[in-house]
Amino acid sequence: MINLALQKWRAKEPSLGTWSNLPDIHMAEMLCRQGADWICFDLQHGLMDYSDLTRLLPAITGVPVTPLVRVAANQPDQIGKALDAGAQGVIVPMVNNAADAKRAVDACRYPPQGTRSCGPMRDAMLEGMGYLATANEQVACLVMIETEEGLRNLEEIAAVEGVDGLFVGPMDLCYGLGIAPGSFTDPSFTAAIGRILEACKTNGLAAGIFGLSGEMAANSLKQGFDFASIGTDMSFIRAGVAQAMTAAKGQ
Ligand code: 3PY
Ligand code: MG
Repeated sequence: MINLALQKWRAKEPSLGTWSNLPDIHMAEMLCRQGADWICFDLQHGLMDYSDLTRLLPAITGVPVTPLVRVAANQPDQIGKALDAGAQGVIVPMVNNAADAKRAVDACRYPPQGTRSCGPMRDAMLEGMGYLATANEQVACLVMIETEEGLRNLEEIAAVEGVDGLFVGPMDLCYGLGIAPGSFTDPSFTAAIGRILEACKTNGLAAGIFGLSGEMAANSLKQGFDFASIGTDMSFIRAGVAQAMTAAKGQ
């Protein structure tokens, strides 16, 4: 398996992703066919579950877009099942300390580097058992920095071996800082982002952020992030419908 997004992150080339919250295979295809480097299927907040994931991942096979899954929680069984279904990386929410980060890494790596249980399903179907030889090197483990505790323990999280990148959840991070979600110009938020970018640089990690719009993603890349999402299927539909409705009403 070659993880195209991970290759870009390692080469320090910027990349853009898109975010899937709705369990529709055609939507997933559309999201992938507009130039995205990666797509994230969201099992934490998205309106989809594991059986949806098993239909969504095959729908984008052959499209040169790296499939990631945000798991609902930092649970080895959830991480293993997402990878077995064909995800090439996981985004793990609410990582608070080094022990949490190590738990996520362990779940992503086969022994001796980790404790992932051997049972590749779609991976083995697509690649045969050769998958096992490349998985530890090619599966991306991204841990989210989005809580007060995670921010406090940022440097120890970033130093955990096997973490490929930090991924900022900007809305929860605002809660963690005691400011209203969306207060992205608040000095405490910008200071936190500065620390996160620095921790990534120090430890050779990719720095990513959940972008709420294309503009936010572009600004994030300018700020020094390596990768950002540009919006979700729901946000794109909402914006498109609102725009058409406004035009139709002649406003
Ligand atoms: C956040 O902003 O907290 C996220 O996790 C994005 O979904
Ligand atoms: Mg969050």
